[in-house]
Amino acid sequence: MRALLPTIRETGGSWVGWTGQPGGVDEDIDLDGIALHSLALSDEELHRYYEGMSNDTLWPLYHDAIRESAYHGDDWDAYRLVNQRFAERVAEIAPEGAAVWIHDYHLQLVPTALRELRDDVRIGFFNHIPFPPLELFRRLPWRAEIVEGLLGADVIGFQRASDATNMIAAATDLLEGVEPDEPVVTDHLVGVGYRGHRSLVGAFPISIDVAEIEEPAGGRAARRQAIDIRARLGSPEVILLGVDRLDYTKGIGPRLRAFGQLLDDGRLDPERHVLVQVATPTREGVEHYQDERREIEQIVGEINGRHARLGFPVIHYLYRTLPLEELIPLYRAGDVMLVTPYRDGMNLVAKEYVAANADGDGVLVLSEFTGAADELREALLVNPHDPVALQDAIAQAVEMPRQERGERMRAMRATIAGSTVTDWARSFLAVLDTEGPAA
Ligand code: GDG
Repeated sequence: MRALLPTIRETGGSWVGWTGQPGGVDEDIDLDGIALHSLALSDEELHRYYEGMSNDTLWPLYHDAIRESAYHGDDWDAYRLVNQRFAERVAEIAPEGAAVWIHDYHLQLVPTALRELRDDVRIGFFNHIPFPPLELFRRLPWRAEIVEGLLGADVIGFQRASDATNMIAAATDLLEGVEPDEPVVTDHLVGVGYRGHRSLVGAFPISIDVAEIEEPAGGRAARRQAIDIRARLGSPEVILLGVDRLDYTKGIGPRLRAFGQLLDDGRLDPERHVLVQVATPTREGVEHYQDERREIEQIVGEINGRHARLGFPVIHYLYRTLPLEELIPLYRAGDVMLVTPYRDGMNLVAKEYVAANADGDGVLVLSEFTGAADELREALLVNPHDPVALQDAIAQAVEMPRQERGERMRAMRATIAGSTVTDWARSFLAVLDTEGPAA
């Protein structure tokens, strides 16, 4: 959420958030001219609220339940308590009539908790991840409390219209007296009334700071670094690239297997085609993530075992977070970008790759199950659950004629150039400005 800092600075706003480290005390500090009000979480709270309820219950459930969620009452209690503390911290510091913008699934109870403490503020909520269909959401033992928590907001934003539709369906089904305006399904905003308060619910697809990527990527230094990367990889004809948090939602396994199968079948050639996979460490305390890491590393080992030559692996696997200065030349060097999540709210990597493609020559293979697929229609859209379709999409990307590559990339670059993350924040805050008690 670094990308939001300019908007906060511009509006003279404050930031309330967790310190990022266990323990400590609540503090008020200055972060590059922004007032940062930190909230301390104990080891136990981190374990139950963050690793447990947020990342072992809600995260898998909200991503099509592709891993089993854990449902523990103690984790839910911690979630409620921490959400209440966030609401109290905001209530303490928010000026009269302020606009408060709450982010993501960790804080779904804050809107209503805050409304109960401060009825003068305007409350916005944005979910960065999908909102699941009712049939999945109903599994959650605390499903009614969650939608009730959200409905305290004046504006509730999602990445895609279908997420908004799912949330409205859940609220209508699970709570007595929820009344969506008719028609329920529109392409932008729907009013939902509950207990005398009306929320506007709709899609606000997030974007990236295009200039932050595009400018350095278009420069000579990045170009030189991209040439150097290719040489260090053994000067392959085609560099395939994956950049993801090492998360089981990202579909890293099926992508690597498809690459391996293409090598096995002789449709790709280890001397001409190499894959670089950057896998950023994430949520290492959660068991599903430890399992996922073991699985990915085993697949990498198996494929390299079969196809590497001395000094030349076919998969270059980096389990670390690269500085942005290294990531940008890698985007530039990648001829084929593989973004194959089973489910993803948006996926910024897809948009960053397009922004970095200064010469307009790269190919994006993109899962249909990402929010980005709603916008980047000229990518090679693929179903990551279908191994044959994945193999065919990768082969098609590798073989795509230059002219077609250029046409598709130009169209995608025009799409992302039209809206940056600042426009996104402004459009959300503009709706919030016209809603709520202070309007
Ligand atoms: C959530 C939603 C939604 C990754 N590796 C490195 C690195 N990254 C950066 C990328 C990109 C970001 O992390 C990842 O963003 P994504 O959108 O791909 O995915 P999530 O982390 O799951 O984000 C997602 C997003 O929120 C925003 O609303 O799009 O759907 O799940 O910016 O560049 N950055 C650096 N080194 C790395 O190694 N510097």
